Amino acid sequence: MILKIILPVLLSGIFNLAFSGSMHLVKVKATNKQQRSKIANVAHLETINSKFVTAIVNDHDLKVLKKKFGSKLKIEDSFAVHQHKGKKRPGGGGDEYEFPKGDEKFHTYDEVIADLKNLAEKNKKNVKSFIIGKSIEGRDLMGVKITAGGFSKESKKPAMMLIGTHHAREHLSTEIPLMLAEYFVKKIKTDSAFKSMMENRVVYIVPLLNPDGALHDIQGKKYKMWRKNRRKNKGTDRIGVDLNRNYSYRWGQGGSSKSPGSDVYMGTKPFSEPETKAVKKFIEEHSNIKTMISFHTFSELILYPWGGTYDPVGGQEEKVFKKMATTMAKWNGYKPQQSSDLYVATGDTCDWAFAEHNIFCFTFELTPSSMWSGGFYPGAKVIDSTFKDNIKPVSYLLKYTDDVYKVLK
Ligand code: 0X9
Ligand code: ZN
Repeated sequence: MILKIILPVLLSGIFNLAFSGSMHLVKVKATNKQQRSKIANVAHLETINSKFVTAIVNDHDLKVLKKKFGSKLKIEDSFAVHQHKGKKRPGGGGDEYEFPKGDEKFHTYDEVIADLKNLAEKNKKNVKSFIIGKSIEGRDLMGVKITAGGFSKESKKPAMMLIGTHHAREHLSTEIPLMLAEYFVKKIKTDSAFKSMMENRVVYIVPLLNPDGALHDIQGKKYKMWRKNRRKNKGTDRIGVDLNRNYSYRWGQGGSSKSPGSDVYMGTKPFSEPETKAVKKFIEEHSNIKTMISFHTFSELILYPWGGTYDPVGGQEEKVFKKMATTMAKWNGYKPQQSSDLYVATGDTCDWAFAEHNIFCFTFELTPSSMWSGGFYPGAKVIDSTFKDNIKPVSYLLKYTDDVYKVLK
């Protein structure tokens, strides 16, 4: 009942009402992680409690959910969503790609690129921009590297990598790494202790891994709840691959779908997508990367591997993950937990980074804590506070990037 009243208010204005498809808010009974994982094989879950999960699902995922969980499922509401069919040019594309009124503080793709270039241009000693590859629609996937004391010994300096926005609608996850880039550069110039630490560190920041999806999500200044990239899947008009199901470790072994129409579509093979392929290549070429954060929204969680199995990573590594996650969580107030405690999902960034490269990788699910406090669209008012909440956690990870096992001493 409460949902019925609150949701239309929460979501009105989010979607463009020119009808060409729908999103549905559903509630499915599930009392433990095993039951949740079964639902996560079909659709992406938004909120979770001990009795049920809620999900905002597309038409395709609703159909499958109904078939599998009919008696346990309740549709709370449905919303029309306009899908733009027009061909998109690489580049930000002018007025058409601006955030809805009130949310202009969020950065569009063009603004992200301009900020990164500007940061590098104005701080040549400490910052360089780089391109890890191109998106499926041909946009540059740009990042910045930040260090002190010059780049000649870059490959020998322990590095932390930050990646934002695997998922299109999670726009806050672009803002936070972008702001952190600016913060670290300023801190090198103003804090001598930080500067001397940064002489033996590099930070690689790619704030917007899924520019096509993010632009699609704001096209026409209306949010569309888009999650995936903009791959035109072969033999169907269903668009997109879930980039956080497309990494190779345990790919396709749970919590992802083989159906191109699903919001958790895994793709045709591991690293089928140029965006994930670009991350793979970059990390393979930078063996100095020891720690990593993949920023997502929402739920206020700090997640660590494994996400693809209920097994813990075990050994000293598990102790490090737990110690780091609980320490960071004290500062931002998020909940630290193993990824699969939420639900099993295979093919995510952190499982792959840890399994293949021994990188201590965390998934941060940023603000807000729930759908009822804004979900994917909490508004620009949360940008500054979320940034402040996360400075200490991320700085701590950076500090221990030279030897993560030090946190156990
Ligand atoms: O489902 C995801 O990809 C992440 N949540 S989100 O709402 N941002 O989509 C969580 C990934 C955590 N990893 C696993 N559970 N494997
Ligand atoms: Zn996400």
